[in-house]
Order: sequence, then C-alpha cells, then structure tokens
Amino acid sequence: ALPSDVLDYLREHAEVVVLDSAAGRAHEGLAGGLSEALGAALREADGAIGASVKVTPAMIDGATRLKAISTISVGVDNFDLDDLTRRGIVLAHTPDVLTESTADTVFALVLTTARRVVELAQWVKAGQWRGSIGPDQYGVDVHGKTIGIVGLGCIGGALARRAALGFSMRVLYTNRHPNEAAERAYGARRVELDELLAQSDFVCLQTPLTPQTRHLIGAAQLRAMKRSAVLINASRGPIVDEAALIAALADGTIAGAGLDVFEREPLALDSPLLAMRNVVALPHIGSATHETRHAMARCAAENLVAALAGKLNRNVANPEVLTR
Ligand code: 8YV
Repeated sequence: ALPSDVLDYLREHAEVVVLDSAAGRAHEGLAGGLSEALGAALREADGAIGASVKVTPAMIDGATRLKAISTISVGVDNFDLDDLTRRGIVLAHTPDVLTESTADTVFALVLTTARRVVELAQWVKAGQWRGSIGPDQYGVDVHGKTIGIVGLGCIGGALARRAALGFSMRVLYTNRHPNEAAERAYGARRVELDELLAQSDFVCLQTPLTPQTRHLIGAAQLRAMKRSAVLINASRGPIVDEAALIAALADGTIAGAGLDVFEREPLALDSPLLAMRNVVALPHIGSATHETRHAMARCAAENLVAALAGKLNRNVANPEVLTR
C-alpha cells in the first residue's frame, strides 16, 4: 500500500497499475495468486515498485519492457541480482532512510530482552503483581556491557552510536572492511566472529542475507557465545539456523533472543519460539514507523522515476547495469 501522495507523484510520471496486494496475499500459496498476477503485470510494465514479494527469474521471463524494479526496502534478498543484471534491469532500493528507525528497533530488543520488559508487562496485565518482585524476576544491565555487531554498515553504525554514546557499552564488530569512522567515534574494535561471539553480552546481526551469510549463526556459533548472552536478529531470519537457535535457547546454551525476523514469516503458530519465556518475537517491524515507511515509499518512487529516465545514480543494488 503506497501512501496516496506517493501514488500521486508516480501518476504524474507514468500510467500506474496497482496490484491488489491484499487479494494477492489472500491467494498466496494457492495455484496462481500473487506471483501469477505480478508476473502478468510485469510483462506489461516499464517499471515496478513494491515490497515483501519474492521476484523470481521465472516471473520476469517475457517482461521485455521492464527496465527497473524499485523495492521499498534496503534488503534485496527477494531478487536474483545477477539475473536482473544479465537482463539489464536496474534494481533500486532504499538505504539510509530507514537506518535510524531500524537501529531503534534493534536497541529496543536489547533493552526488552535484558530487562524482561515484555514478559513482566504481560505479568502485570495478567493481574499477577501482588507484592514486590524477587530476584527470579530481575533482568541484567545493558549499560557497560559488550555489544557485538555482526556487520557494521549504516544500521550497525547507528546501533554502535546508541550503544557507545547512550549506554557506555564496549563495541566489537565484524565487517569485511574496517569501519574507521565507528572505531574513532565509538571505540568500536574489529575482531573475528569467534572472538565477538565469545566476548559479547549482546550479539546483534546486522548483515544482509547472501549465500555467504545464510546460516552464519548455527549450533557451533551459538555454543561459542556466553551462556549469559542474548542473540538479537533484526536483519534476515535465514542468517540464523532457527532449529539450532531453538535448541540453544531450550538447553541454556544462550540466555535469550530478541527476534524481529524468522526463517519463515509470518512465524508459524506452532513455533517453539512462541512458548519460550526468554524470547521476544516481533513481526518484522525494523523500519515500521509512519515516518520511515513514508520516507521509504517516497524514496522508492523517486528511484523508479529517475531510473526510467536513465538518471538514477544512487540507491542502485546492481550498479554494473548502469554502465550498459
Ligand atoms: C521492510 C526491510 O520490512 O528494508 C528492509 O530490508 O526488511 C524492511 O524495512 C520490508 O522490506 C517491507 O518494506
């Protein structure tokens, strides 16, 4: 659902066909459904804009007019980038505009897991608060602890700022390249993943989902964490081997998890995660504020219009295509 002013903006530049995403979702999983409707629409379109839909190469076979796809997300794991590049289709995305909101969500998960906010708030609402609480309901401190950030890009950097400047935390990180700005500003120290896992009280995954990061955190990595540590994932579910995580949470290998993303979304109603006291589960709300979702939609619409005019030179996930 694009905000009306963003739709108006697109209509100033193009004929716009809106797919009924609610109807599409209702039919998802059945024969046809959203992918078929989307595939048919793409075959007629010069450009496409949207979010949260897997776009397979088969869906764009025959989309001979299609020059640009603009996703309302920073993550581009719903697309086969190499395939789009081979076809000469620009894939635009929305970095930067969601950085701060997403870092807020990650930090919310740090605080809620450490201080047992959700669990204790539910306890109060359930009418259980009849005397003073005891040590079995205490949480652990966040300030002064060590945060390990796996992937120190924009969101990781915004998280490091919150942790170091707001909560006097020690910041460890892994990243393909050193992030010198974060090292200078927040005293962040780049380490190997093993060392980060062994030393961090909060391990926050801030890396994109790629073939290299799929199941980056499995049984061995969870065993390498402190028993008192918490895993926070607000990037992409498949970065964690969820079965291994469930086992590690159940047997006390780690103390808890704050999860905004899952291997399958929505999370299955029979997932053991739902019954775990030491798990805070959110419905993929990383960037979900009114302000940020509006900014993302606007950014994606501007990306699409610029791409179709041959003028997009930023926010492109496959920049190689621009040299064609
Ligand atoms: C959105 C996200 O939830 O930007 C991303 O990569 O995961 C989220 O901000 C999602 O893509 C829907 O717009």
